[in-house]
Amino acid sequence: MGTALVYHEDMAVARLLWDDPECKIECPERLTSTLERLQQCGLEQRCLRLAAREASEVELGLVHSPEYIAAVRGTQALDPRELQTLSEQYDAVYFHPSTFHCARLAAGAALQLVDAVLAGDVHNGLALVRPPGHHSQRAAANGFCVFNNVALAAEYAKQKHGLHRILIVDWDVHHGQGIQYIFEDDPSVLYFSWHRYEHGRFWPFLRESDADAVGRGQGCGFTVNLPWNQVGMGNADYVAAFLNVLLPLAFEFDPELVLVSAGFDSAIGDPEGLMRATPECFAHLMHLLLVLAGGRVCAVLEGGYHLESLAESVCMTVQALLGDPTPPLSGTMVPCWSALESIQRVQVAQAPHWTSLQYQDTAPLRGPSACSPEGRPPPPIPGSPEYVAAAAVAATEATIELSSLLERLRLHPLPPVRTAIALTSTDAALDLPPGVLLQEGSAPREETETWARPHETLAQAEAFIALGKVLDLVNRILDGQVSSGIAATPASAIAATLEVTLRHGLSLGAQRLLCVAIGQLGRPPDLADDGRTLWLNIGGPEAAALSRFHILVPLPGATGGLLSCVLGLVLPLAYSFQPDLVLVALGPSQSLPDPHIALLASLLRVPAGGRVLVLVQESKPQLVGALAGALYGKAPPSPGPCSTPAPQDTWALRHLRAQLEPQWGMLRVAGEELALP
Ligand code: Q9C
Ligand code: ZN
Repeated sequence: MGTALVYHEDMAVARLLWDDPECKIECPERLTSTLERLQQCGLEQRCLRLAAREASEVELGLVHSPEYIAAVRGTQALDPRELQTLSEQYDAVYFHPSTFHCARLAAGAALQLVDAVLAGDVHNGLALVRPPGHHSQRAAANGFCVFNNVALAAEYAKQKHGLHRILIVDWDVHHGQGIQYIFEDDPSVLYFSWHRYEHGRFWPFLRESDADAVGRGQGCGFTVNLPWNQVGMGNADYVAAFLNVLLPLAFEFDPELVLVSAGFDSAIGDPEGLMRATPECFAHLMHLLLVLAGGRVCAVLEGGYHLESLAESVCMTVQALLGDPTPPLSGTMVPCWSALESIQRVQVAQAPHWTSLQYQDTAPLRGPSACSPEGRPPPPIPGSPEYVAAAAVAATEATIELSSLLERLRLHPLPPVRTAIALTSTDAALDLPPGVLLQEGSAPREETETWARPHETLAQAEAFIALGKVLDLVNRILDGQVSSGIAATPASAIAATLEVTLRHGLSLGAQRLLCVAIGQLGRPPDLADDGRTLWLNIGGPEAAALSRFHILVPLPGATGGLLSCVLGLVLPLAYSFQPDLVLVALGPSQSLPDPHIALLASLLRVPAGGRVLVLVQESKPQLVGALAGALYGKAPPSPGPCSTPAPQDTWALRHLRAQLEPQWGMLRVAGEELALP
């Protein structure tokens, strides 16, 4: 089993004992209904179940002061009136006689998960806990949080396991100021948080939640804040934040472990966040993180207060951890202006500290940013009629959205086969990862002959047999029986096989095919430029967008160049195009190292809903092995410290992005053009 689920039913015991509209949303049902949904979906059963243990007081001391730990210990003996009085000393916190026990279980669950992942018992995992942790500080409870579960896990990974680089991704809708304070001068922990900010008008109303708080001293550049200045951020905004900020920094940082402060109050329907990201978005975000740190990812629950949205989002997250292909994202993929402005502000603030940001187009900020925060109405007070009304609208909208999501998932169940591989006879018995299937079937001979006829190179016996298998594989992928595949063919037949595969896919009714041709593989000259095929040639002779659907980019020389090409061009195009299938073809002369090809395949799987077919040249057992792992959901080896992109690669990328930006929403950046009302 690859994924741990850490839980203990005692964590559902603590609850609010008096009337408080602000705190009542942090209720036991958050855990019980989420767990029930995981069981219903059969996901819980696929995980390694671990019963949470309590963190010891020595472990709590990794982050918290002895006096504070003693104060929380003392709450066990208090009566409700005394508990309420103590709770009032803190901002948005309540204590229950079981709080000390629950909070030690929550912290212990996070530590246990780190142990399981670093021992190699599992690849990754989720700790389902309450109380949450990211607002908690060295000597203070805050925002429903008692002990800082994720900060403790990071400190524990450093001290007990000797790690040197830990990435914390905080996708909860609130700023985890507790984590920021604990690590603000520590360069071994890179803390990324996005949060509802509204120019400082949203809780916890801190100046230091803004983008210009970047850490102190040695830790300068290791705090990354992405403040959302409007509510309603959705899938495109979140994915854009990952592609444009988090992932470039994460690859440059090269973490040994990723911890996720996985709050789901950033999802649709949540009364606190008022955002619009749908549950599948969290599968996408998690899948994107799984390419880091060799897949060592530990997620720990933080917030999330709309019970259905929370449960569904957790299910999607666990599905991603298990390696299941992600359902495609719904909605048009165009980030909103305010999101782009926030993204650009972080890029500007962080550029002095990160090479990978210095090559991005960061035009001076213009446009609606000028609108003064003073002109905005004050935020509704929790419990006030306005607050209740906004939350009710969000909840209704979410119920509609969730039922349509469940319907879509019902219509597109997971294919029974995740990855199938079609090899030629020259490929000796290969070491395939368990679960990967060898494709035996073939298209009928007459059909294969019809497709092969116009191509001389496909007349050769080996190429012809390979073609029959590819045709059948495409059939099975578009049928929903197989999710992803690899097909081998003689080097001389790659170009023709790619062309036939593409035309076959279109003839089977594919609406949009993304073709990523690596190396010298020209686009078939008579292919219709009708928007059904997006042809992207990496390794083309020069940077050129011959049309919106025919793009050439030279193969970047350095690892850093390749990563910026993938994050800055390939994935934004893939997310904007929303393909039914991605065809990747590796041309005969292409020179990308195998691990880089595997990384590209892992990443392309995400926007494509898992539907990726890779054409390789035969007799490349190492490459096929790496690709099979990547398509099956195994973490690719991290590319290691990034080299700086070559100037000509940076130029090529900028040139293409500028040219294509008006046509492809996910390439947008905040800048002059967008300033026009
Ligand atoms: N409407 C977590 O999500 N109330 N804590 C803010 C603004 C406190 C959230 C009121 C929210 C605490 C872990
Ligand atoms: Zn939160």
